[in-house]
Amino acid sequence: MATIERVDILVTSPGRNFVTLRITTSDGVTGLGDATLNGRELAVAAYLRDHLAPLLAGRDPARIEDTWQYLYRGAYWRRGPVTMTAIAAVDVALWDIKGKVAGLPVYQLLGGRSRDGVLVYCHASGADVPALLDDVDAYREKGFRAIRAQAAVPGLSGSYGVRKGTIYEPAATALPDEQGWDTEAYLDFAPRYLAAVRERLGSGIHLLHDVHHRLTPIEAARFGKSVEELRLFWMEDPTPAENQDAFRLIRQHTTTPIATGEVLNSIWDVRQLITEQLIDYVRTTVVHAGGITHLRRIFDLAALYQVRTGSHGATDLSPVSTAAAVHVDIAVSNFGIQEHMGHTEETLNVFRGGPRLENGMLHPSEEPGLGVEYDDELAARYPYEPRYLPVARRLDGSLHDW
Ligand code: GCO
Ligand code: MG
Repeated sequence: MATIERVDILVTSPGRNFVTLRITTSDGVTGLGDATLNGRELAVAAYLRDHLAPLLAGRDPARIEDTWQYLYRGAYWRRGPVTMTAIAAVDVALWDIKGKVAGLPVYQLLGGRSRDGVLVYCHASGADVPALLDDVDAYREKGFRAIRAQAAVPGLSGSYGVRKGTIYEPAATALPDEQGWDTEAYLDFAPRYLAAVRERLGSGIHLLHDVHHRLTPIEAARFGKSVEELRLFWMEDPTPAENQDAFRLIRQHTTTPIATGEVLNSIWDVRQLITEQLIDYVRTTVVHAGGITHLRRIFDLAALYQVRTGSHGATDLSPVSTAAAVHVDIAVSNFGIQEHMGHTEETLNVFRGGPRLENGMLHPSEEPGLGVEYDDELAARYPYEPRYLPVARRLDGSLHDW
């Protein structure tokens, strides 16, 4: 029997910070897992290095489920983003190894293809409405079939989701950037620019929007109602999801579909949302919700309640996560859509391989395992840089949800 011989925790910053776990077996097979928790990266790196690496040495890499249970139950302290991201990294690395040992891409181990490709949505944004519409046109010309639209709310500093360079990167400063927030201004402006985008797009292209946890349930209900005729694919994170009950109120008022879950880490965090059919899309990910093993469990529960998948896929999820997500997405029956923000050239040179983008769809690599390689030498040229996500303050200076 092969055993886990070596565990490396790799921290690099090719354009942004990433933490990667690499497991090497006594047979010399390696597996990669993403362990990036944006703005709190080193906590997961320490958890892996100080607490999980010593437990993994000598274990059978083939026992993925058993290792998952060992690390989850063995922690005693349940759930939470740091623990679940660390467990996810181990889990994904072991799936990568299993695929390589079997000589099969990971999606084949998950039951094989349920579809030809993975529909993705891209991010269009603009400092004002004309700039947003130009961006929407550019993405449509690139072949995207689903587009998320975000515009800067007039008068506010630093609106969520508005890109400055080629890729939106909110964790851009060494200390949290302080941004402004005004609910009334947003509620007045967002439905108007979304209407302009829908008019530009016509039908046949999906339109999405991220509220980014900013509204109360009744405000979210009003927003959802006000955009119903625009036929959004979804409104994302209309209200913070810690309080699953809150979605009941939103649901009673609007038929605009709801997506949530990118900041949630376990099946328990989404159980009520799913079983009471309070959402339409669950956005939990392979990296922050316990790996392929646990995400599959969440998605299977969701399937029973006609909730579809819509995994988070921002730049802070490394190409290892993108690859793992696409292997899951292509296999599960209740796939909905996959977020695709892409990565910088610098990032893609460190993490080589992975899925292929064609006509608005991602296609998994046919290489055994996940199909991603990590370039140690290049990665070493990009040392970790402290980077924090912004915070949001209301007009009176008090803190709001960013
Ligand atoms: C999204 C997300 C991101 C997050 C980011 C935080 O829908 O893509 O909301 O933009 O803000 O991943 O690290
Ligand atoms: Mg989001």
